Amino acid sequence: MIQEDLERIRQEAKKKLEEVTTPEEINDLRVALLGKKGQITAILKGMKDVSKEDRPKVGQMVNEMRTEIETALTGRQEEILAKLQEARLGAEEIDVTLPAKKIEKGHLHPNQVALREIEDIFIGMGYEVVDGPEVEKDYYNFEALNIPANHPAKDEQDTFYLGTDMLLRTQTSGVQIHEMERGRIPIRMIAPGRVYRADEVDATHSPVFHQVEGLVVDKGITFADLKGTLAEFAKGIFGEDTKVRFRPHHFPFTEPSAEMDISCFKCHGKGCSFCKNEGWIEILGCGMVHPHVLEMSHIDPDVYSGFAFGIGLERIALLKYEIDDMRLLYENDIRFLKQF
Ligand code: 2NM
Repeated sequence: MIQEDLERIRQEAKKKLEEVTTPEEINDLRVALLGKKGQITAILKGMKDVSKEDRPKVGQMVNEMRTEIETALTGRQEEILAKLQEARLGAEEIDVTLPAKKIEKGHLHPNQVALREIEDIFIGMGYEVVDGPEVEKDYYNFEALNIPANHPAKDEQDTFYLGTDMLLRTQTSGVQIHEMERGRIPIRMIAPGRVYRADEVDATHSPVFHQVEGLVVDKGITFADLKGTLAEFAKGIFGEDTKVRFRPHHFPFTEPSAEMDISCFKCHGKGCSFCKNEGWIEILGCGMVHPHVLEMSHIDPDVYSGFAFGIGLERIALLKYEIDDMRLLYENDIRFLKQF
């Protein structure tokens, strides 16, 4: 009777073992056979009805059967796990011979390329690159530059005020004033940086742009030094055959003042659409530092003199790369920026 039951269980277990394919199913089968309410357990419980003399023999049979089933279950489980593992490894296979994903390399913004070139030229002439605050006192942005309250230049350089005395700098000249106040002469410096103006955005204006201002103060500095220095700068940026010319101008902080043009690098001065038939392109403002500006920063204008200049960084970048709209520099369209 028990023998028949055992044989039936063995046959059923054998069949089911072949059917199971997952660790969960194997576990269910293990419970169904060997669990508390399992078939083998039920048979063990039925042992009490077996006669005393048959009990050892039947007991041995049941135990052997249990061991056999346990071994079969474990064997099948290992088989299933191995198959799963193999499938997973297959799915995760990496073809190391495939070409690598291209690493997108960043690059410098055209403004930054232009700035580095400018810095290299002036560093080569012994200049220091000096940094300063973008939030400035009215004094350093205007007053110390000979632009007193109610001066019309203050209207042209309208800016963003933070309270009554603090503002966003309209030029980096404040950095030069701070340097003059330190009183370490000679001074040979450039002050690159972000500046602000209350201007509407168009092809040539932006409320935030960048300047590189320069300042030299020493004994015996003349307009000839200014011309030689800025001609050298122009050649460095626009090519060795670049010519310069100076047109009289007015700035409150320099006297005399001038604007510098370069010969058009497209037509070499003949006149073309790029230079609007002028043959010349305006590039920067400059002049001899006004004696009153030196005086206000505690430098004796009877002993020292100096020249200064202001370059619009965007203007240089636009010209260099022949970009016709300043807004393109700020829109951060990677398709545009990629080209430089
Ligand atoms: C310009 C043009 C001419 C300038 C003057 C000074 C300072 F601090 F020395 F007075 N810094 N920068 C200057 C001179 C700036 O920008 C068009």
